[in-house]
Amino acid sequence: MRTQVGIVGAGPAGLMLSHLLHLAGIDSVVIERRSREYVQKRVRAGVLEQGSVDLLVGSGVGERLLREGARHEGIELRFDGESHRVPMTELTGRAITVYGQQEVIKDLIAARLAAGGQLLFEVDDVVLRDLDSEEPSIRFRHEGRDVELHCDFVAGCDGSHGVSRGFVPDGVFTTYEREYPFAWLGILAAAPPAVHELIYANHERGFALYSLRSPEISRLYLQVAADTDIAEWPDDRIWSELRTRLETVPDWTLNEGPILEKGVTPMRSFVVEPMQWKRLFLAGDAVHIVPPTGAKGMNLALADVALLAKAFGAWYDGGQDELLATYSRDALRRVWRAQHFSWWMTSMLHRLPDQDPYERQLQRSALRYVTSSKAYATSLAENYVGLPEV
Ligand code: FAS
Ligand code: PHB
Repeated sequence: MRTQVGIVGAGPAGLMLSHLLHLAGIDSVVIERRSREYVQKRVRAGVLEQGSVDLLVGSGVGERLLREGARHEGIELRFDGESHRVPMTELTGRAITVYGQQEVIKDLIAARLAAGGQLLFEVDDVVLRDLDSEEPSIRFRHEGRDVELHCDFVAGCDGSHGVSRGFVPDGVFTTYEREYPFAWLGILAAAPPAVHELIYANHERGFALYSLRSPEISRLYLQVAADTDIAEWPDDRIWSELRTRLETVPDWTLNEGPILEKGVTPMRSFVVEPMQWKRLFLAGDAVHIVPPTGAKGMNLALADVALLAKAFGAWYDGGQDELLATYSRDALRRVWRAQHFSWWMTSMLHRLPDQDPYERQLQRSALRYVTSSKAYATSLAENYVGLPEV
């Protein structure tokens, strides 16, 4: 097989890259380890920055998003028995849209298949070869056959457990990492959300987040111990803890309902530099991970590939390789901004059982300041709704 750009991974990064390349008249093939059903069902992120919405709508895959997504103009911070709204749109002129990552995946897969795109699901034994030549290739097994896909470039969009990075020689990458001593227990519940906007709660027993997916479906999270076994959290224990941490203001209760899905997500910050080696270009979770407190993961993945697609377009258009040469530098500027913001939100909102009292006072001060100072609230808001091109 031959194509111009071989893409490993059919998550938001890989699928959006393939879609943008198609719009630029550039061929690609996406190979994915999981089945189409699996990737379309996988419940993950829920918040799209203004820039991500503009990218999806501007590239012709935003029609259902505009119809079914929920535009939000603020978030609430809840602590010490108080609740404070951060009026993000009033402060920045931009908004977020709540629309499940799996819906973005469905829209991108539908668009690629309608355009005759090549998406190969359930591939195995992916091996990247000759990345330091002008004819790199991807070998894999698909439907019982060994396949060799020859390409000009390989895009490693295979997420935090991907293989792409492993084909780069030792010594090329610098890795930055921070593990957090807690995780998030997330649920999807058939319960009408008791909120119009997201509530982030800092409670002495730990963080909680009230989000949503539709007028019928709620998405909620609890900070739990890093090594939590989901079996320790039967439904009634989850609801009881969510009530404790969220029902801290008068005349307000959350809505419970059947839990449709639950899981534990570890929390870590992770960056690999550079995001490119020879003819391999890396994007999304394959090269950076953020704790989901800032709702940046999926948005960063989309921002990476918007840059990368432009760079490939310039190369195929007239052989200009400046944008390919500066891709990593330019993408990392946004990555580190999102890393800092995600770490800042996580540090301000999560509690450790043995939290240092001085730390606790710092948190209180930050929460009070961000809910009373227009300047500080604007800083939170512009990072949350997404900075324009940095
Ligand atoms: P992805 O991980 O989405 O996609 C990579 C794809 O590559 C996957 O489909 C995988 O199957 C495939 N792949 C891996 N190895 C392969 C191989 N060897 N061959 C072929 N294919 C291979 N972000 C938020 O903003 N908010 C959240 O609430 C949130 N919750 C999350 C919960 C979980 C459990 C996880 C894991 C992540 C969560 N994230 C969240 C982050 C998430 O949304 C990512 O940022 C986003 O999926 C990144 O997109 P991609 O880079 O495309 O990686
Ligand atoms: C979600 O709705 O899944 C969500 C929202 C905000 C976050 C993380 C996850 O910070």
